[in-house]
Amino acid sequence: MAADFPPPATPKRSFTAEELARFERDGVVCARGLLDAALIEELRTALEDAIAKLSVLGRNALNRENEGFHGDIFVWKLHDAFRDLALFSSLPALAQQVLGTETVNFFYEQFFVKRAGSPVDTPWHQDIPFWPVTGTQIASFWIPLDPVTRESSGLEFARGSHRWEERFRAVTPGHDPYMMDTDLPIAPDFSARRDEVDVVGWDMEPGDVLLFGPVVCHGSAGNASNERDRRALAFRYCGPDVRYAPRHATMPLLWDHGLEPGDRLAGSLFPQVWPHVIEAEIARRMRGPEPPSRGQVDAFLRHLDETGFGPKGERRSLMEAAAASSD
Ligand SMILES: O=C(O)CCC(=O)C(=O)O
Repeated sequence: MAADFPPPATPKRSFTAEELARFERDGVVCARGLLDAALIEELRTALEDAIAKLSVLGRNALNRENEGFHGDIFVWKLHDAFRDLALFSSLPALAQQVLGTETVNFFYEQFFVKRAGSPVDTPWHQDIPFWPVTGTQIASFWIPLDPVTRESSGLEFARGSHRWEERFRAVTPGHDPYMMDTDLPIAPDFSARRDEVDVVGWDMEPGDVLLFGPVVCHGSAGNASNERDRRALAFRYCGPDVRYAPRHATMPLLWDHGLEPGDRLAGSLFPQVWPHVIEAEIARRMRGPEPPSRGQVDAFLRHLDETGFGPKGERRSLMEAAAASSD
């Protein structure tokens, strides 16, 4: 228990019973006006700071700057505003309401920024094949910071696909090969199959949130608006059935986490946030930004070599940047 740290903030409102029933039935629900304006403003400031100082992975792999796309993950390790939002905002309480578990851990967060006119789409995918985990108790909150329509890259879902048995290859906006499990088939473009699949999406305002689980299929087109950026963040939380399960092509974890296969996600990379934080898990991070671990970055680079990702120069710059930020 961490007496000196604030308890999770109380949400502006909770999910309604109807929203939770929809989430259960459809795999996704759009909750209107869930977050207050002050939180959205904090997220906007934090996001622009994070874009200006991307992590080694964001800078060298996830980002596609010249196509107006910015992406990064585990931003909270480097940026205090993200840390405080992940650990101490009202999101942990909302996650607990969704998961209904006694404890909730922070999984990670990710941003997807498509500047006005960015052609970068998010191919249809399920999230679970991206991740080195098993389990079902994962809640993702997709939080737009700009008004979003289908034209400006609103996220769309195949309603009910959280019940499908089939798993698809994880294809990222950057088509990053090191995350793709080629044993799995590529998901069809469901936006072109609206007569066969129930595709749903929403025009959204800042403050609205999409709640979805780890299996539902989703994707978004490029941002066809010439005026409006589409800045969105996903914060993901998990319950105790989520276990570490490393596989050969998943999202890299560049921080030491000390987990063995089968362990519950917990510790300094996946800290508990509900009912309270645990001092030993967050003490290091509360002292200041935590660069990725040299050993994990090196292992990741070896993996990039094996998968032949990117031109050599790109790999070298990743290595140099990693070395600089780990020292
Ligand atoms: O914002 C997007 O285009 C993609 C979001 C997404 O795939 C996710 O949060 O899981």
